[in-house]
Amino acid sequence: MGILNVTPDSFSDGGRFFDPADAIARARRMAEEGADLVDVGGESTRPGAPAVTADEEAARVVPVVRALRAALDLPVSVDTRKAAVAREALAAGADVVNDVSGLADPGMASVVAPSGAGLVLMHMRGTPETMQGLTDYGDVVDDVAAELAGSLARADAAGIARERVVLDPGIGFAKTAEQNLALIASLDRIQARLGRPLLLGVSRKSFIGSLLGGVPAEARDAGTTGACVAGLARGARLFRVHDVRAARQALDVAWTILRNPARSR
Ligand code: HH2
Repeated sequence: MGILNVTPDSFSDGGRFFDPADAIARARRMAEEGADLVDVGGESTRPGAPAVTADEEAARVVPVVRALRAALDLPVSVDTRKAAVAREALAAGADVVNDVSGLADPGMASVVAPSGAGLVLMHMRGTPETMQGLTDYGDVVDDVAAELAGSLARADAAGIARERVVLDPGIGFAKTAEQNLALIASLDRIQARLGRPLLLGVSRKSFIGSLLGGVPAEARDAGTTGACVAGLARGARLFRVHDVRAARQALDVAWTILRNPARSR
């Protein structure tokens, strides 16, 4: 899943793909580099990011979703927490709703249900403005799995078939650096408990910077690739990244090795 942020303020690429023509060129490049899906987001969710109105967010993402569906043969997901934005993006041709709030908006499930679209349910607590004060967990892996089960139950109640749903532990959302590492290391436990494919979004996040002695966001792609490969080995099957070429190559090689039949002998 290649990241296409059409925001002025995303933490690593804000402002770069604000113009729809630039966004299409970027998506085309990600497709050539091996992306299977492009994720369009119009609201930064970095810690402390200010909220954006639904009208403003829709004005950013809807023209890009429409243009992408017309220009490219690649599924498009829309990264939004708002039912109103999801509704417009689905009407413009989005194939997947990537909801980083795990259906916190009470109107979201009933927008997604009749559309037939896929749904990513990510774990977070609070809002981007408040989440980093909400990192008290008993066992972070058990608690995240239990809270994701709550999102899954909301999807079930709205009639969204399980086959349409992918789950995501929400790396960096209401988590400390240590909790992020524990979650990536324990994805297999979450997968075993909830039985749906897992998406992992680690790209350029600050825990990677911390592990590498404070490198800035634009110097975290190799660390990102390492975290993706570790996540693959622990059961993640979808990866949301900025540097598609590096992730695709590393994951294809790692997958081939991890599935080598000689291991079972
Ligand atoms: N992370 C971000 C945004 N959306 N969606 C899913 N499913 N999983 C994630 O981990 C995830 C996500 C944050 O990263 P980014 O888009 O690079 O930055 P910003 O929120 O500043 O736009």
